[in-house]
Amino acid sequence: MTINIILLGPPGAGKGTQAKRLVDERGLVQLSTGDMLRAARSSGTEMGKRVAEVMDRGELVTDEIVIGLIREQLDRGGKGFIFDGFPRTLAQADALGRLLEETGMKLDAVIELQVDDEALVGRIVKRAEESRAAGQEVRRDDTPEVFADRLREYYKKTAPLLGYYYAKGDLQAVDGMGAMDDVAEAIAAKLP
Ligand code: B4P
Repeated sequence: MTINIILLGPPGAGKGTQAKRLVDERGLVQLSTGDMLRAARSSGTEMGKRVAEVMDRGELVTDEIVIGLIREQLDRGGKGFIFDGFPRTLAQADALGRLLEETGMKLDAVIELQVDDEALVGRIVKRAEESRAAGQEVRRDDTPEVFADRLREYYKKTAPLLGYYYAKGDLQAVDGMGAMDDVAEAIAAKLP
């Protein structure tokens, strides 16, 4: 059975965490625009440098770049896709709708991970501390200051997608405040 799902939610809600579990458990292909953009920044190309500046300010990268990155991946097929952190704007949502139609795919669910703002910032600070303790590179956008800007971008540009997908009958809200296993179980219960 093929399924295509979107994981939607504020920064730090656990989209990447839950996407990885769905890869392991259901063999879906994870398309994380955050990971793709971090790979672009590490590549040191002109595009990567522009992307890095935008991400470090806590802003969203342009729709054109992000949609292009997703378009390149849609032939990876298999058991279906998890769109992790994409779409993040109404323009991206429209573009995804067109891309799915062109490739004969359909969307099965849009999962909204609900986590309150205070918990989000706590997770981001913890992730930065853990990376530092492990001697790993700390994400430049994982500071309370940049996080505040990321959250503002979320409410301004991404939160309108909740109404967009609700109106289409695709939106499924999941409590993202619990332990990772509990969140995974709640997501599984919403999927076909
Ligand atoms: P992303 O990489 O998508 O990152 P995110 O929103 O910060 O995190 P996510 O929700 O995946 O949280 P995670 O599982 O890691 O975006 C980064 C940046 O890229 C954006 O700000 C933007 O600039 C750019 N970008 C990405 N997509 C874009 C697009 N479509 N358009 C334009 N720009 C785009 O979890 C966070 C932490 O919480 C982890 O440490 C994790 O271990 C912990 N955690 C997870 N679940 C937990 C739980 N249940 N309980 C406790 N801790 C938990």
